[in-house]
Amino acid sequence: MGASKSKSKHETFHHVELNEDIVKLATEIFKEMDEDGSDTVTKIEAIKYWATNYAKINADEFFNTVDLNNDDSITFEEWIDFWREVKSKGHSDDEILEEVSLSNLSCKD
Ligand SMILES: [Ca+2]
Repeated sequence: MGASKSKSKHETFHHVELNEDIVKLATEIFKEMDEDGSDTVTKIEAIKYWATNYAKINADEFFNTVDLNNDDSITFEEWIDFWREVKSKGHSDDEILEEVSLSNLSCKD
């Protein structure tokens, strides 16, 4: 310790408990994004999905936020960690769920 100069911005939020409805919904969204079922969402898959379903967000910027280790793919762990982080910033379960549901529903057509 001490020698490493590259201080990762990656912080884990495993201590944050997510409501099981959120986990369920986040899991569904992850599966939808993961088109080839590889258990990781590539940048191409993610941006394609978000550009279609989340018109309001900057897909590229959002991807970089969720891709904590910057390897151009999102694992389920990173995805869930992202939601934990959102919660740790003071959003309630209901707020998050509403946000995720709305985004999810808006693509059903
Ligand atoms: Ca990653």
